[in-house]
Amino acid sequence: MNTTIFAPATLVGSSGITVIRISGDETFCMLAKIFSKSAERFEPVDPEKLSSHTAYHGYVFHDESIVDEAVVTVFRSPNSYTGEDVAEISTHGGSFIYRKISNLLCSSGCIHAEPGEFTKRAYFNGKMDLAQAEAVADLVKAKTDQANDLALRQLTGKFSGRIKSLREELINYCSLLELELDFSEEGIDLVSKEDLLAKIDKLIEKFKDLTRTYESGKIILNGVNLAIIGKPNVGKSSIFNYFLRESRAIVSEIPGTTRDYLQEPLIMDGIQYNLIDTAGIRITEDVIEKEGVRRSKLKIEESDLVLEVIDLTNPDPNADNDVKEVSREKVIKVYNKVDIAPGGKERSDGISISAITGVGMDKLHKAINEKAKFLVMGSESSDIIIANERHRDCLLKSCEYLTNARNQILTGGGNELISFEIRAAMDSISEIIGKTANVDILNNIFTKFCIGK
Ligand SMILES: Nc1nc2c(ncn2[C@@H]2O[C@H](COP(=O)(O)OP(=O)(O)OP(=O)(O)O)[C@@H](O)[C@H]2O)c(=O)[nH]1
Ligand SMILES: [Mg+2]
Repeated sequence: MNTTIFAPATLVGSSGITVIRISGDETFCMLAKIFSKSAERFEPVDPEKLSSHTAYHGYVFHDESIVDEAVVTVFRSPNSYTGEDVAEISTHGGSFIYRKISNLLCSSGCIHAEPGEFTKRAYFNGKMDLAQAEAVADLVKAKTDQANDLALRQLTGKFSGRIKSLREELINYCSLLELELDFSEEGIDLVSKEDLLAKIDKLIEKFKDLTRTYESGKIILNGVNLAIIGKPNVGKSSIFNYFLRESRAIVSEIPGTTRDYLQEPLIMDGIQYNLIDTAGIRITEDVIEKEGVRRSKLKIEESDLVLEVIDLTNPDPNADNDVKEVSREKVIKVYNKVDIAPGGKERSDGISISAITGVGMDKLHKAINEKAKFLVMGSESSDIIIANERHRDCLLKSCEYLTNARNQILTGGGNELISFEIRAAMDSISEIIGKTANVDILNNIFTKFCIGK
């Protein structure tokens, strides 16, 4: 934390500008070694005279020659993203300029930032709590309006606010229970156990309501896993390509063409999908194909929705066996090759399509969308949505401790035992906002960030 770090805040390459962000105690001294307002000769800026929230036009110098024209924006501690002194150097885009400035900064003692290090510093300097820091990463990777909204709600502290008020409620109960212990000899009752029981029950319900939003939240943030499955040669890869509007998967008339699954992102009607093409399921002695079939089955299990594809020209009567473990609401039955089916027969128990002519694809698209909307519906009834497994686990752990506290009350346990369980419940939800998070948890969170954030 004592070092001064830097990283590109924009993608380095052919672009309009590149922004290089520097943060740490030595930021403005480092800047003084390379930045001059004059183009005539290198006249270092005075670090003391740089005003916060001000942009300075000038030139980055290496020795006596100009590397690039630049604009430097200054943020003085604590009014910056990280809470430290921060400078953002905007140069022309291009990897050559970036490399030159990067070398200059390194030789003046600045070090490359780790992934997420700026946000980690912001967290340690109290600029945001841990749930807000996680929301920064979610916001960067959001691909739809819904995902963006969800991350923003968390970033602006709405979720943390709810957690903090639940935490305060628990602190309050502990304080009363512990205070009552001090007056135990006088026999003063500060907390009615009946009241406490009712309040704990209510809290458990609140926590459970929050955890119930996780399935929808996860899908909003990461996308609907939509697997295309079926016997070999039914047209799975053709459907995959149709949706992607490109020839991504190899298609051939030879059964067993797709060996390993393929996964591609797809956005339809504002919903994000992870579209998965799988190997045709059949009994085979081929070792590679066998592995492909095993992976297909795994993908079926992991999917939120499954397109069960059947060849309408030669429907396999046992096709349903491949999805018998999957709940029916998750499965859309698709009859493919309607264009060459004898008499072009449609089937009432599924959607008939042709991946070649596009017939029926609109209907399929609509059916997928309806099911996907249903999957994210859980989020509509709640203003707070959990999309993070860690948050859900902390809430579940907290529920367990509250249930223990409840049992203590019911079996006449002493105040110290009840309070112990409530404190443990409080610690668990405090972990969500980072009040009790350990180093491993923090490392795990911040290493998933991109460089420069
Ligand atoms: N006429 C017609 N042919 C189709 C249609 N869909 C796929 N095909 C043809 O069916 C053959 C198999 O298509 P694929 O998309 O490779 O089938 P797959 O299910 O991915 O096959 P595997 O990867 O081997 O499991 C190819 O020759 C396709 O051109 C369709 O709707 N109509
Ligand atoms: Mg295929």
